[in-house]
Amino acid sequence: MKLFISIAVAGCLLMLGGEPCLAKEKKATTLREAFKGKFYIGTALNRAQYMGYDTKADEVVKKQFSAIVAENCMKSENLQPQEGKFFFDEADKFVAYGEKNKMFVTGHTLIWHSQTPRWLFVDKDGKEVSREVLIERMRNHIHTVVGHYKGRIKGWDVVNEAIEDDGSFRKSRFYKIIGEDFIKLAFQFAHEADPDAELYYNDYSMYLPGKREGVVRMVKSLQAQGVKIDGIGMQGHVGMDYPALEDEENSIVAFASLGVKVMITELDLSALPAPKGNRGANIADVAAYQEQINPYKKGLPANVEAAWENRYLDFFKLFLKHKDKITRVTLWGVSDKGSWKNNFPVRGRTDYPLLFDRDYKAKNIVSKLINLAAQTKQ
Ligand code: 9MR
Repeated sequence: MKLFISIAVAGCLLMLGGEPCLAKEKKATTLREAFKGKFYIGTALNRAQYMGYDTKADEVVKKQFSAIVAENCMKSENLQPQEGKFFFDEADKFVAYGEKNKMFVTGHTLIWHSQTPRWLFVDKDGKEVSREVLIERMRNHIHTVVGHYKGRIKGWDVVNEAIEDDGSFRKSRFYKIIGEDFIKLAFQFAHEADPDAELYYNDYSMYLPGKREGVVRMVKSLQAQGVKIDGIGMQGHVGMDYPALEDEENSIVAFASLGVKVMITELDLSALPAPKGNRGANIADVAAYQEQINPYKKGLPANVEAAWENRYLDFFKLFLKHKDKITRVTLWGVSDKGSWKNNFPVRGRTDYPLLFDRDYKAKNIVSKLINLAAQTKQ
């Protein structure tokens, strides 16, 4: 017995380079553990995932992620498909999933030009509604939805994608009918419904200097009017050759200097060539399928995968460098199988943008990210 114990202790000393075994901190083996104390590491969930039908996904999500956001079930067309008729069943399941697993739950999204219900902008005769009516509809939607989850949803993407790449306001129907005040009103209504919830502005291509300036201008104006805004979400649908990391960093720094939290909210790194000119996430910008822009139908060649891993690592190095500003990094999905990137900006391609493969197996990048986080001091 004595001999066995001494052998065990000797082996232990050897393995840990002389440090006593028990004094050594437990090594992180999951993303959730590795990024603890740095920022939340999150994922968007689709229906099969939060409903628990997809058992493989369920295992990965619970183990690896500390935050979730709904990929689609909280968009206005789903929550209020008919005026005054709210359907919370699905979103309730999503929120309960997050609570059960002690995750930070983000609501996405209250006011967005896309995935809106048909009735929202028109009256019963199909005529465009007045400014007053649309404001009232916004108020009712936001009050009802945010009120329903009061105290449970900790952060809301209040307004999504209201600024164009050049910094001007997107000429959405909200903008055309109400004017730029629709943004301020959305934040005010959300704050009235849950004074403790964090409120965010969320957008894509936030690295572009024009967009950065437009968002900074808009947030400063909200702040000057005394409107509560707690964070800015940089979506992060990135590619192998865009954005330049320097541009991404400049935006992180510019947004943080407004005194708000910065979040990377919809991260995925496409491994495929982007059709010329298409680097955003505006869902209307689709391009035609061509065989040569779908080159990896049977898997990524090793050199492409290596470059893809390095690029992911570069992004995470940047995020860790700014962990005093960044509170959450959320991937836009769990596995490549369910990623929207297989159909955007070109339908029917085979893309590899996420951390888990089509069978929910962790890609090599997962352990590399865990090691990277472990090497970064708190
Ligand atoms: O990933 C979402 C996809 O399943 C939907 O079909 C699409 C519809 O507009 O929305 C996707 O999510 C978007 C997100 O809500 C806002 N930023 C861009 C995302 C990708 O389009």
